[in-house]
Amino acid sequence: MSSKKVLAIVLAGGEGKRLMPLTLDRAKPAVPFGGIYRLIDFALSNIVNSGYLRVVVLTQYKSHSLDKHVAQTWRMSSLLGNYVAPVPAQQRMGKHWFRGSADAIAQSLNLIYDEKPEYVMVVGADNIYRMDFSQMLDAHIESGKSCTVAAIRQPIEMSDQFGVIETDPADPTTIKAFVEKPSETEGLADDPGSILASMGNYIFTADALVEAVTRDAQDDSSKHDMGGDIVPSFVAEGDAAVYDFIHNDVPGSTDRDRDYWRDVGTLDAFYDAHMDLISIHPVFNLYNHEWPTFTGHRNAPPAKFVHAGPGRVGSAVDSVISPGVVVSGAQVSSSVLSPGVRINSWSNVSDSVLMDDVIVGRHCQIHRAIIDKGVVVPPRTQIGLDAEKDLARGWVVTESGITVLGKGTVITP
Ligand code: ADQ
Repeated sequence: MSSKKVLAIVLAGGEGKRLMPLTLDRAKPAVPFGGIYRLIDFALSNIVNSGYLRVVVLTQYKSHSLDKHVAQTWRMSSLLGNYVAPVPAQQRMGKHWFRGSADAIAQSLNLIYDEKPEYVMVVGADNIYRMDFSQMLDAHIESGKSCTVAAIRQPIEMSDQFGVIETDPADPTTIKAFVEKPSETEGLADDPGSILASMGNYIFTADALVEAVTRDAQDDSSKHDMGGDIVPSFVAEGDAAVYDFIHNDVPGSTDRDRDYWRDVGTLDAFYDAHMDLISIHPVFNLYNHEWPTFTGHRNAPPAKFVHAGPGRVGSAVDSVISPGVVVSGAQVSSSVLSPGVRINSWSNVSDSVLMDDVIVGRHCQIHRAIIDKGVVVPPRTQIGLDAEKDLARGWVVTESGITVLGKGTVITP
């Protein structure tokens, strides 16, 4: 399949309210992840590794750092007509922001008219996974349907976070019903503890998508949402197929991470996905060179571990450490450190995620915490050891007890 026949649209306008305070001043797809990446790098890497090089990224809320990242990191040679282009809300259909993800596409139809693709791939920007979209496109074409939804099994308790798919037992690739984030639902016949969840990735035959979003734009009762409105409209016509992610086989995957997919929409899920990176046999392997995850690299020196004097061995174990990190006479374990992090003597950082340029002074204890870019932790500070105290200092503590410090947090010694 020629990649010229495919336009990929990445939906990157989500506000990410449940990731606050990490989304205080940036769009959710721009949230740093895994030391050196931003969330959107995973979706874009999948698209590009699949061979699709005409990509638009629809942005909206607080899009500055996202636009900058996409423009700088993902710029492609225009010689072959390839591009990854950030497109802000254009207000072509009235002076309003995107009302929902389907409205974002409706307002950007000019991109489809200009490109004239045969197929449009619509991909969410906030999930961590590897996927070969060309295999999904093959399945889409084979199904003969106008819309194909990628799906994965998830625990039934999470059904209120996903579009839930019901297939026809007589024709298991056809979607019989699709309900967006139901509060109650039934489990699968062969696995009552699970549901078949939409991954928020769709392939449409281009003409059918144009028609559906144009019709939806005129419907005042619609919420203009891809999962809530557009997919159900294809399902109602019997014109939607499911693509089970279990069939997707990405080069270089291991048995352990072949079907890895995480929605990192909440702080706890975001934290857990980081912990998935650091074990000896990680459930998500960043070191798959056959399907690389691309990102922009800042020019930082190598990481350094310093023995700063008696009893002050600088070390890190079971951790992901980025360039530019200096661990001096301090202990780091089970943590992910972004570029430029500095940890000073007699401090201990465990089970934590520290973003770019966080400075940890001497004699600090940091446990089960997420600390956003540039926060300076003064000497003798304790974070994540006592939830009550952390809350009293105005920090966020998640349901599972992770303490989160947003960008710009000032800690008084
Ligand atoms: P959610 O992720 O909750 O569910 P949504 O908030 O619409 O749905 O986000 C989907 C994608 O669209 C994200 O990448 C987001 O950044 C982007 N987006 C949201 N609003 C946008 C807007 N106005 N303009 C541009 N982009 C926007 C979706 C599906 C579910 C599915 C889950 C899987 O609706 O059916 O199960 O994804 O994670």
